[in-house]
Amino acid sequence: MRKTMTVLCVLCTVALAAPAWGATNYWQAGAAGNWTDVPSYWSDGLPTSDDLCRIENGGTCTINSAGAVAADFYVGNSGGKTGNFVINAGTDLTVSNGFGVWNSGSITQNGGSVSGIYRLYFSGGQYTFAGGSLTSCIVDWSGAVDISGGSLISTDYIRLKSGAKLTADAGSVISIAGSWGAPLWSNAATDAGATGLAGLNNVTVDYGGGYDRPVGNFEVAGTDMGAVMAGLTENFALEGLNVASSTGTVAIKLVDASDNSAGAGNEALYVETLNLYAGATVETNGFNLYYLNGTIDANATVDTSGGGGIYQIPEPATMSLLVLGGIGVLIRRKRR
Ligand SMILES: [Ca+2]
Repeated sequence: MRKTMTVLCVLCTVALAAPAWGATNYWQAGAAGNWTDVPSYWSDGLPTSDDLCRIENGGTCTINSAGAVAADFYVGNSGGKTGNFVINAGTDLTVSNGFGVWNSGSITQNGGSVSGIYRLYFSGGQYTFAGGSLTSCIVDWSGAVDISGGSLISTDYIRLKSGAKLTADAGSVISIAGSWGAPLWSNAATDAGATGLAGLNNVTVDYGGGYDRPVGNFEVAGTDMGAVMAGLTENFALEGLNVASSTGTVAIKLVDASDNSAGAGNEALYVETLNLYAGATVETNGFNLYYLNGTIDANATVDTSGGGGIYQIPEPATMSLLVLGGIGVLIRRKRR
């Protein structure tokens, strides 16, 4: 298990070193073309693994083969410029440093694999994610993302920022495999509605792995309304949160580093389905986590020593029964 951790750490730190970057290689096909069709579609020929690739001429590049490489790869990188990148099934791209979409650019991933990334930027424009896999150490998120399929995987942490927008189909999953430093899920966004992060209501954050790691900080961002259904609507609520470990200890600590929601008082984390598996630890750290359904394993640890707690929201059906039961009691009392 240590081997896995070491390898992933090396992958994260390799990109921190300052390698000798190659040329900035601009996509220059006007309308649309395939990555490998014509070398002159690129200003410096077919990209090599030390090239800084840019699509910002308004054109569309479609990746059409396996084995594509770049040092970093940005769509719409420079101010006001745009471009489009399409990733289809059966292809793969390995990027060793940064990858992402900026300004008014767009990336559409229908399948295939993009991996090796140190930092993934959703920094403007639109990333439409419909299939395949997208794997990065860090995910830096201040632009618009739509998830309708595929596997979005962070091997370190996710950082949601002001301007982050998400639409997602129900059942979407964001996996986080590790937290080498303190942050695991940071969130400085303030819009939990349709123009912001309402899509979180359809996303399960799957935090797991098979090895010990430092405790990861998990931002609470919702208004603390108590254990009520209303807390699950927008309010930065997640469709699911799984904290799991097959062999080691996986721990999260609730933190409130950003003021995400209006109103004074502590913020809270709402989750429709919460699964804390054996080996999982949640430190509530003064904050509340509310969930509707799920499982807290007997060998999971809920540490409320710093205050706060984990509370189950009564099911609407249960509430109705309680209300009906209460009415029944009232009727009986009146009859006496
Ligand atoms: Ca907060």
